[in-house]
Amino acid sequence: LRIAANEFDADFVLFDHELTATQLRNLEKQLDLRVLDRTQLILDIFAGHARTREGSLQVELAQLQYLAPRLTGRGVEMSRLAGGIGARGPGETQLETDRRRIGRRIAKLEAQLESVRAHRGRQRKKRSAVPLSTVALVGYTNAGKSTLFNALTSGNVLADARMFATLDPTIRAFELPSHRRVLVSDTVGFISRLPPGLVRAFRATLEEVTESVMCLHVVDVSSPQRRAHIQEVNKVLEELDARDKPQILVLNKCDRITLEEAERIRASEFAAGEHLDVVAISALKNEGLDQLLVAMDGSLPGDPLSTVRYRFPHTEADKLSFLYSHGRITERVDDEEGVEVTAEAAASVHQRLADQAVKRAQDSR
Ligand SMILES: Nc1nc2c(ncn2[C@@H]2O[C@H](COP(=O)(O)OP(=O)(O)OP(=O)(O)O)[C@@H](O)[C@H]2O)c(=O)[nH]1
Ligand SMILES: [Mg+2]
Repeated sequence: LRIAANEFDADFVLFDHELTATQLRNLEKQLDLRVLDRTQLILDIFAGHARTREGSLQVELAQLQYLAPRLTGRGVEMSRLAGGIGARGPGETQLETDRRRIGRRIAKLEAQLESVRAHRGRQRKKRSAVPLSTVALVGYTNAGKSTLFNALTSGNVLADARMFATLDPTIRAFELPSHRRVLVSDTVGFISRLPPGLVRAFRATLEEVTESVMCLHVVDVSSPQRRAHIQEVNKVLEELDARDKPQILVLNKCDRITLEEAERIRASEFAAGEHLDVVAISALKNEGLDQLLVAMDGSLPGDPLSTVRYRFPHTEADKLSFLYSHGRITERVDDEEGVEVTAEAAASVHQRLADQAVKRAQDSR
């Protein structure tokens, strides 16, 4: 292992399972490199994804609880532990002090968690006062959620959404073809074999899912474990009480398979009936995103879309421009007296233009 680490000029060695304190210590001593195990890595990822105060407290608590017994006093980077505990532990003499500090920090975190939970109802109410619905990107790790998040929001980021981006890089607002605005939220990837102690920390990072109105379930279509991953994700969604939300299955990485194969999988997933809609895309190549946006528009609950035909005399030009900015015009005919258009828009938009309606064409869905 040392030879291999040397050969690759490794910065650290990562084990794909849990290590005991003794194993960790012995390995670090023998390899003279930082050693990480699976749980530590997962915790690091959670730490990067925790958004709410409760989420970060829960993750930090899990980190400390896991790391405390594994402190060796040598090569342990105390700065990695949040809360400004200090720089690198200088040696064995420091060990006991470190342990005591961590013990105090754990007790403090537990107390804080308690009080944060008490205020949670109020926080939630405040968040729901933000007039934008949240669409959560969920999926097994490595499915391409972050890539899709960037593809959906790049070049489509609203000016007033920058506030969200600075507050939290994993949430951004953007506009659907109907001009309705939604927040889209990237989430931490789902992982199987999650160590039992981490389940709570994991859930805490997924509050956004619980509060979303819809989920985009991203799956790597080219993975042989595709089916197992879909089921695993749906199982967690069920545990989060989020399985009843409208869900679009997004078959990502279609560039890795043939068109026929993509169509076959799409048809079979659609037939399975587990998801409201199934869309095939490549987030990397920017393919299929238009269809995905239309599917999102059609599945977004509340203020449903429908198609209406309107007639605007020239005197009502401002109403026509209102429709252009709040709906999707699918047909337009100009004549001497005015304009006739067919538009897909939210019910609330149609309501404001009711006087101009010629006939209600059809419900979109
Ligand atoms: N070929 C191909 N690769 C893709 C596509 N989308 C994402 N990837 C690649 O898949 C890998 C994982 O993508 P991410 O977007 O980080 O996946 P994720 O779901 O956010 O992963 P976690 O955050 O770890 O759960 C990256 O190497 C991407 O470049 C795609 O459409 N086609
Ligand atoms: Mg990601």
